[in-house]
Amino acid sequence: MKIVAAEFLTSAVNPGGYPPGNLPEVAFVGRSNVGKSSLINRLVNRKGLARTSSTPGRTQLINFFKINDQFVMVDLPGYGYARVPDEVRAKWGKMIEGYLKNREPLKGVFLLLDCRHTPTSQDKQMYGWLLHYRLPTVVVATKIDKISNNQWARQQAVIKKSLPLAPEHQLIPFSAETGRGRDELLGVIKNWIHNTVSQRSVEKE
Ligand SMILES: Nc1nc2c(ncn2[C@@H]2O[C@H](COP(=O)(O)OP(=O)(O)OP(=O)(O)O)[C@@H](O)[C@H]2O)c(=O)[nH]1
Ligand SMILES: [Mg+2]
Repeated sequence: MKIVAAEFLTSAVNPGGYPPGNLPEVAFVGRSNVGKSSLINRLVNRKGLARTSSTPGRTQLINFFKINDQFVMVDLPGYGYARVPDEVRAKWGKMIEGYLKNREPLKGVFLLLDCRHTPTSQDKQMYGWLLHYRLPTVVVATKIDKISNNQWARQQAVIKKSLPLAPEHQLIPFSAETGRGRDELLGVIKNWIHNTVSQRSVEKE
């Protein structure tokens, strides 16, 4: 897939703020600072599209980016950031779950994990949650430029065992620095957005 246009659409905290229309959406979730916004920028090859920061907690709203007038990338706030008050953290959790659970145009979710770390209890919880709701999911190991191939071989086994990764799910190494993994992720997105048979049923409460 070739990306020819990318534009910021809107930010939202709740469903009332989500963009109208029914373009398919793909979302990016993961801990604060794992590299969600950097990954989006690398996918579209535009450094400043999504705001990034070396301080965790940069993305505090749900940000929507329209790609090629064809689909929408959704940058979610990171979880697991200790240095915010409990009530703010609870609000972020609700914001993320509210989006993932009820958003009809959502076609698939990338769960980002730092390739160097063992998944945290919140990573495992999020992964279990995605499985439970049967959301098409791909796990991405970010910042792969920071470790050697040997280290990755070992770390890959740690991540698979610890989640534990379901057989139907891929684990793709990615680097926003070098672009490794970019083509694979774009291939996944292409499949998701062209899949007309909806793989999920949105629960209505
Ligand atoms: N070396 C390297 N650094 C990366 C990579 N991806 C992200 N980073 C760095 O990691 C830090 C966090 O990146 P962000 O993209 O802002 O992370 P985020 O997940 O969007 O963070 P929040 O918005 O706080 O949830 C920044 O300093 C990035 O430069 C990567 O692939 N390689
Ligand atoms: Mg961010």
